[in-house]
Amino acid sequence: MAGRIIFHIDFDYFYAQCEEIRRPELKTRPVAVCVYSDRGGDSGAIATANYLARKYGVKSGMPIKFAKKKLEDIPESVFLPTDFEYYTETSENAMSIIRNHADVFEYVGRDEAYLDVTNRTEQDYKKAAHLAQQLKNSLRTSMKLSSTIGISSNKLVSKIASDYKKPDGLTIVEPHEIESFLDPLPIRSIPGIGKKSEEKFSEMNLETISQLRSVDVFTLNGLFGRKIGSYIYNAAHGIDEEPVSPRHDPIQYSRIITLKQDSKDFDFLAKDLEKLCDDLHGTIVKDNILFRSVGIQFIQSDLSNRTKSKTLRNPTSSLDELKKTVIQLLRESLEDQKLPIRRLGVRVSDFTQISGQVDITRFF
Ligand code: DGT
Ligand code: CA
Ligand code: CA
Repeated sequence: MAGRIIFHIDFDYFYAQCEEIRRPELKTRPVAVCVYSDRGGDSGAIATANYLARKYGVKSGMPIKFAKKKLEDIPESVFLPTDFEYYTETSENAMSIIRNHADVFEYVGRDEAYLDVTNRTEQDYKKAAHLAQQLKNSLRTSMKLSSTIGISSNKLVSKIASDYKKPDGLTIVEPHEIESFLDPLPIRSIPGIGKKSEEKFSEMNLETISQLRSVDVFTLNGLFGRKIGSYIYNAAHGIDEEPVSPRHDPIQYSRIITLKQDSKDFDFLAKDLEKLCDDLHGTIVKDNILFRSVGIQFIQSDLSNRTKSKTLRNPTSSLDELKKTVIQLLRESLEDQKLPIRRLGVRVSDFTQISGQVDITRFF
């Protein structure tokens, strides 16, 4: 596996940034996104906060009450409830841009992914830097989304690199720089090392990765067991052979949008549906799949959900057939549609892979 080039991309203060994207006036104010518990009032925790709020000490996981205390002298600060559907929609749109920049794309979560770009950069870090900048620009121009990318020859170091300078960061660690990059970092920056392990190391007077590297693998195995011990040993040396494995988010083959206004007008809805089909079809072609099932989804004005789907006679990848089926489903659904529709989605499923390396069944 010599000479790979891997990106790790992570969206900055993701939920809070999503809120800023739809309400740009929030950008100059501290914003905290809250998961309210069902006990009511201010019970619950902070999911994330923008960097302005972080300046005042607001952090993910902190009780909402604490965060309010930290911001009590800042009247313009904003506390918002989570809107996962909207964050997922934003994530989906961003991921479909990101996928187009990768040889192999691995979805990790709503706000992060790995990209193997070895082939398209011809193992050249200059080209990789250029590609990463292009990707960041493209997310910014088309979605106003800011992100941070780490680049190196493996997933582990790229992940650490993407955490190194944020927001809006780009950190490149070439193979000969790996050890010197890791040296001064706290042991805690190794993914998977939490407070507990950190304390263990602290008791042994080990604080930095460079100090950790002086510990031999037998000692680590003794402390953590063989599996974790050797992971930590390799991590301290910046070694990681894990391939970027093609993994897509389960909702990859669907698209959903919020309509400009609630509606149950056929022409209005059909126009948006066709656009969704065009967009979705791009992914279908790129991933070389055939689908046999087509569905549409309405989120109605009261936020309730309605879906309708159809199984085709034969697997297909045809855009015409996708559109024809979707329009037919729309027509049928509108016949007894009572509530106006607020959000509109398209989904294909029941896949066959035409050819290629990827086993589609793994994604689901
Ligand atoms: P950053 O540091 O600029 O990447 O900021 P985030 O907010 O993107 O942080 P990250 O990447 O660790 O997490 C991505 C999202 O996951 C974040 O926007 C909200 C959610 N999240 C993170 N930590 C917590 C937590 O402790 N509780 C809850 N409920 N959600 C969290
Ligand atoms: Ca993030
Ligand atoms: Ca993340």
